[in-house]
Amino acid sequence: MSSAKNRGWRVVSAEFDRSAPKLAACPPEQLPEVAVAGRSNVGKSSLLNAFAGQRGLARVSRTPGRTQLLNFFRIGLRHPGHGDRTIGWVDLPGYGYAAAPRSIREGFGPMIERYLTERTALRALILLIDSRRQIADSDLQLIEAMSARRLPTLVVATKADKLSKSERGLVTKNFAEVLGASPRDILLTSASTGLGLGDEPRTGGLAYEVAQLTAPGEATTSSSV
Ligand SMILES: Nc1nc2c(ncn2[C@@H]2O[C@H](COP(=O)(O)OP(=O)(O)OP(=O)(O)O)[C@@H](O)[C@H]2O)c(=O)[nH]1
Ligand SMILES: [Mg+2]
Repeated sequence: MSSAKNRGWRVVSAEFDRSAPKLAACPPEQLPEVAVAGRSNVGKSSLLNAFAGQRGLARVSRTPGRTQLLNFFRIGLRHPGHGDRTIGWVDLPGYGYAAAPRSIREGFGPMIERYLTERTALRALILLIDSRRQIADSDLQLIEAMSARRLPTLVVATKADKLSKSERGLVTKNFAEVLGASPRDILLTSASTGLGLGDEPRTGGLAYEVAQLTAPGEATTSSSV
Protein backbone atom coordinates (compact mmCIF):
# COMPACT_ATOMS: atom_id res chain seq x y z
CA MET A 1 0.00 0.00 0.00
CA SER A 2 1.43 3.38 -0.94
CA SER A 3 1.34 6.10 1.69
CA ALA A 4 -0.78 9.22 1.21
CA LYS A 5 2.44 11.21 0.98
CA ASN A 6 3.37 9.66 -2.36
CA ARG A 7 0.08 10.18 -4.14
CA GLY A 8 0.55 13.83 -4.99
CA TRP A 9 3.29 16.25 -5.94
CA ARG A 10 6.46 16.23 -3.90
CA VAL A 11 9.90 17.79 -4.01
CA VAL A 12 12.59 15.37 -5.13
CA SER A 13 15.54 17.73 -5.61
CA ALA A 14 16.57 21.27 -4.79
CA GLU A 15 19.75 23.16 -5.51
CA PHE A 16 21.09 26.68 -5.36
CA ASP A 17 21.69 28.21 -8.80
CA ARG A 18 23.02 31.75 -8.25
CA SER A 19 22.59 35.10 -6.54
CA ALA A 20 21.88 38.03 -8.83
CA PRO A 21 22.58 41.62 -7.71
CA LYS A 22 20.64 42.91 -10.74
CA LEU A 23 18.24 41.71 -13.43
CA ALA A 24 20.96 41.26 -16.04
CA ALA A 25 22.64 38.68 -13.81
CA CYS A 26 19.58 36.39 -13.57
CA PRO A 27 19.77 32.89 -15.08
CA PRO A 28 18.50 32.34 -18.63
CA GLU A 29 14.69 32.19 -18.78
CA GLN A 30 14.43 28.45 -19.34
CA LEU A 31 12.34 27.21 -16.43
CA PRO A 32 8.88 28.28 -15.28
CA GLU A 33 9.62 30.40 -12.23
CA VAL A 34 7.89 31.26 -8.96
CA ALA A 35 9.14 34.12 -6.81
CA VAL A 36 8.77 34.27 -3.05
CA ALA A 37 8.28 37.71 -1.51
CA GLY A 38 7.43 39.11 1.88
CA ARG A 39 8.51 41.41 4.64
CA SER A 40 11.86 40.82 6.19
CA ASN A 41 11.83 37.98 8.72
CA VAL A 42 8.49 36.57 7.47
CA GLY A 43 10.15 33.20 6.83
CA LYS A 44 10.94 33.12 3.09
CA SER A 45 14.22 31.26 3.39
CA SER A 46 12.91 28.95 6.12
CA LEU A 47 9.93 28.03 3.94
CA LEU A 48 12.22 27.08 1.07
CA ASN A 49 14.43 24.98 3.33
CA ALA A 50 11.43 23.16 4.81
CA PHE A 51 9.79 22.73 1.39
CA ALA A 52 13.00 21.33 -0.07
CA GLY A 53 13.83 19.30 3.03
CA GLN A 54 17.32 20.83 3.16
CA ARG A 55 18.22 22.78 6.23
CA GLY A 56 21.06 24.87 4.82
CA LEU A 57 19.81 25.49 1.27
CA ALA A 58 18.79 29.13 1.79
CA ARG A 59 20.40 31.19 4.49
CA VAL A 60 18.10 32.03 7.39
CA SER A 61 19.10 35.56 8.16
CA ARG A 62 20.57 36.97 11.33
CA THR A 63 20.85 40.45 9.86
CA PRO A 64 17.49 41.02 8.17
CA GLY A 65 17.07 43.68 5.51
CA ARG A 66 20.72 43.74 4.56
CA THR A 67 21.15 41.60 1.50
CA GLN A 68 19.51 42.89 -1.65
CA LEU A 69 20.03 39.91 -3.89
CA LEU A 70 17.73 37.75 -6.00
CA ASN A 71 18.57 34.19 -4.97
CA PHE A 72 17.80 31.56 -7.61
CA PHE A 73 17.18 27.88 -6.90
CA ARG A 74 16.10 24.92 -9.03
CA ILE A 75 13.51 22.54 -7.62
CA GLY A 76 12.53 19.15 -8.98
CA LEU A 77 8.90 18.13 -8.46
CA ARG A 78 7.49 14.64 -9.01
CA HIS A 79 3.98 13.24 -9.26
CA PRO A 80 3.22 9.53 -9.66
CA GLY A 81 0.82 10.27 -12.53
CA HIS A 82 2.20 13.47 -14.06
CA GLY A 83 5.92 12.73 -13.96
CA ASP A 84 8.79 15.12 -13.26
CA ARG A 85 9.05 18.88 -13.56
CA THR A 86 11.87 21.31 -12.84
CA ILE A 87 11.00 24.82 -11.78
CA GLY A 88 12.89 27.96 -10.80
CA TRP A 89 12.36 29.32 -7.26
CA VAL A 90 13.46 32.86 -6.50
CA ASP A 91 13.99 33.98 -2.91
CA LEU A 92 13.45 37.76 -3.14
CA PRO A 93 14.96 40.22 -0.68
CA GLY A 94 12.73 41.07 2.27
CA TYR A 95 11.23 44.52 2.69
CA GLY A 96 9.93 46.63 5.54
CA TYR A 97 12.71 46.00 8.03
CA ALA A 98 12.78 48.91 10.47
CA ALA A 99 16.57 49.18 10.78
CA ALA A 100 17.26 48.94 7.04
CA PRO A 101 18.40 51.95 5.04
CA ARG A 102 15.48 54.23 4.29
CA SER A 103 15.37 53.55 0.54
CA ILE A 104 15.02 49.83 1.22
CA ARG A 105 12.59 50.18 4.12
CA GLU A 106 10.00 52.34 2.40
CA GLY A 107 9.28 50.33 -0.66
CA PHE A 108 9.95 46.84 -1.82
CA GLY A 109 12.86 48.23 -3.82
CA PRO A 110 13.53 48.85 -7.50
CA MET A 111 15.13 45.45 -7.95
CA ILE A 112 12.04 43.51 -6.88
CA GLU A 113 9.86 45.85 -8.92
CA ARG A 114 11.96 45.36 -12.06
CA TYR A 115 12.11 41.63 -11.54
CA LEU A 116 8.32 41.34 -11.15
CA THR A 117 7.52 43.55 -14.12
CA GLU A 118 10.18 42.35 -16.57
CA ARG A 119 10.98 38.72 -15.87
CA THR A 120 9.35 36.68 -18.64
CA ALA A 121 9.85 33.30 -16.95
CA LEU A 122 7.84 34.45 -13.91
CA ARG A 123 4.60 32.45 -13.58
CA ALA A 124 3.40 33.38 -10.11
CA LEU A 125 4.21 35.19 -6.91
CA ILE A 126 4.15 33.40 -3.57
CA LEU A 127 3.48 36.17 -1.06
CA LEU A 128 4.35 35.33 2.53
CA ILE A 129 2.59 37.06 5.40
CA ASP A 130 3.37 36.36 9.05
CA SER A 131 0.19 34.85 10.48
CA ARG A 132 0.57 36.99 13.63
CA ARG A 133 0.73 40.24 11.66
CA GLN A 134 -1.46 42.29 9.36
CA ILE A 135 -1.18 42.54 5.59
CA ALA A 136 1.00 45.58 4.76
CA ASP A 137 0.60 48.12 1.97
CA SER A 138 3.77 46.85 0.35
CA ASP A 139 2.26 43.34 0.28
CA LEU A 140 -0.79 44.71 -1.53
CA GLN A 141 1.42 46.61 -3.98
CA LEU A 142 3.10 43.37 -4.98
CA ILE A 143 -0.26 41.70 -5.63
CA GLU A 144 -1.19 44.70 -7.78
CA ALA A 145 2.06 44.49 -9.74
CA MET A 146 1.26 40.85 -10.49
CA SER A 147 -2.39 41.55 -11.43
CA ALA A 148 -1.18 44.21 -13.87
CA ARG A 149 0.62 41.38 -15.68
CA ARG A 150 -2.32 39.02 -15.17
CA LEU A 151 -0.16 36.74 -13.09
CA PRO A 152 -1.52 35.00 -9.97
CA THR A 153 -0.36 35.48 -6.39
CA LEU A 154 -0.54 32.66 -3.86
CA VAL A 155 -0.93 34.07 -0.35
CA VAL A 156 0.87 32.02 2.28
CA ALA A 157 0.46 32.67 6.01
CA THR A 158 3.70 31.67 7.75
CA LYS A 159 4.65 30.53 11.28
CA ALA A 160 1.22 28.96 11.89
CA ASP A 161 2.85 26.77 14.56
CA LYS A 162 2.75 29.84 16.81
CA LEU A 163 -1.07 29.93 16.68
CA SER A 164 -3.79 27.83 18.27
CA LYS A 165 -6.23 26.00 16.05
CA SER A 166 -8.95 28.63 16.53
CA GLU A 167 -6.49 31.46 15.88
CA ARG A 168 -5.54 29.82 12.59
CA GLY A 169 -9.14 29.95 11.43
CA LEU A 170 -9.34 33.64 12.31
CA VAL A 171 -6.14 34.43 10.39
CA THR A 172 -7.31 32.89 7.15
CA LYS A 173 -10.68 34.64 7.55
CA ASN A 174 -9.04 38.01 8.23
CA PHE A 175 -6.49 37.77 5.40
CA ALA A 176 -9.19 36.64 2.98
CA GLU A 177 -11.39 39.60 3.95
CA VAL A 178 -8.60 42.12 3.35
CA LEU A 179 -7.83 40.55 -0.02
CA GLY A 180 -11.41 39.99 -1.12
CA ALA A 181 -10.68 36.29 -1.37
CA SER A 182 -12.01 33.11 0.21
CA PRO A 183 -10.36 31.72 3.40
CA ARG A 184 -9.60 28.63 1.34
CA ASP A 185 -7.33 30.79 -0.82
CA ILE A 186 -4.95 31.43 2.09
CA LEU A 187 -2.43 28.67 2.61
CA LEU A 188 -1.45 28.22 6.27
CA THR A 189 2.11 26.96 6.66
CA SER A 190 4.79 26.25 9.19
CA ALA A 191 8.42 25.71 8.31
CA SER A 192 8.84 24.21 11.80
CA THR A 193 6.16 21.50 11.58
CA GLY A 194 5.80 21.15 7.80
CA LEU A 195 2.14 22.21 7.93
CA GLY A 196 0.78 23.07 4.46
CA LEU A 197 3.94 22.24 2.53
CA GLY A 198 2.92 19.02 0.80
CA ASP A 199 0.10 17.81 -1.42
CA GLU A 200 -2.73 16.48 0.70
CA PRO A 201 -5.71 14.72 -0.91
CA ARG A 202 -8.33 17.30 0.04
CA THR A 203 -6.56 20.42 1.21
CA GLY A 204 -3.67 20.61 -1.23
CA GLY A 205 -0.55 22.35 0.03
CA LEU A 206 2.48 24.21 -1.27
CA ALA A 207 3.77 21.36 -3.47
CA TYR A 208 0.36 21.03 -5.08
CA GLU A 209 -0.03 24.81 -5.57
CA VAL A 210 3.44 25.29 -7.02
CA ALA A 211 2.84 22.44 -9.46
CA GLN A 212 -0.44 24.07 -10.59
CA LEU A 213 1.18 27.50 -10.92
CA THR A 214 4.01 26.18 -13.10
CA ALA A 215 1.92 23.77 -15.18
CA PRO A 216 2.53 23.95 -18.93
CA GLY A 217 -0.09 26.10 -20.63
CA GLU A 218 -2.26 28.46 -18.67
CA ALA A 219 -1.18 29.20 -15.11
CA THR A 220 -4.19 28.71 -12.88
CA THR A 221 -4.57 27.50 -9.34
CA SER A 222 -7.35 26.82 -6.94
CA SER A 223 -5.83 29.09 -4.33
CA SER A 224 -4.54 32.34 -5.77
CA VAL A 225 -5.71 35.91 -5.81
N1 LIG B 1 8.20 29.27 14.77
C1 LIG B 1 8.55 29.48 13.50
N2 LIG B 1 9.60 30.28 13.20
C2 LIG B 1 9.91 30.48 11.91
C3 LIG B 1 9.18 29.86 10.84
N3 LIG B 1 9.72 30.26 9.68
C4 LIG B 1 10.75 31.07 9.98
N4 LIG B 1 10.88 31.22 11.31
C5 LIG B 1 11.90 32.04 12.01
O1 LIG B 1 11.77 33.39 11.58
C6 LIG B 1 13.05 34.01 11.44
C7 LIG B 1 13.23 34.55 10.01
O2 LIG B 1 13.23 33.50 9.10
P1 LIG B 1 13.86 33.66 7.63
O3 LIG B 1 13.51 32.40 6.90
O4 LIG B 1 15.27 34.05 7.67
O5 LIG B 1 13.00 34.88 7.09
P2 LIG B 1 13.20 35.64 5.68
O6 LIG B 1 11.85 36.06 5.25
O7 LIG B 1 13.97 34.79 4.74
O8 LIG B 1 14.05 36.92 6.14
P3 LIG B 1 14.87 37.93 5.16
O9 LIG B 1 15.66 37.10 4.20
O10 LIG B 1 15.72 38.73 6.09
O11 LIG B 1 13.86 38.80 4.48
C8 LIG B 1 14.07 32.94 11.79
O12 LIG B 1 14.43 33.11 13.14
C9 LIG B 1 13.31 31.64 11.60
O13 LIG B 1 13.78 30.59 12.40
C10 LIG B 1 8.07 28.99 11.21
O14 LIG B 1 7.36 28.42 10.37
N5 LIG B 1 7.81 28.86 12.54
MG1 LIG C 1 15.73 35.17 3.68
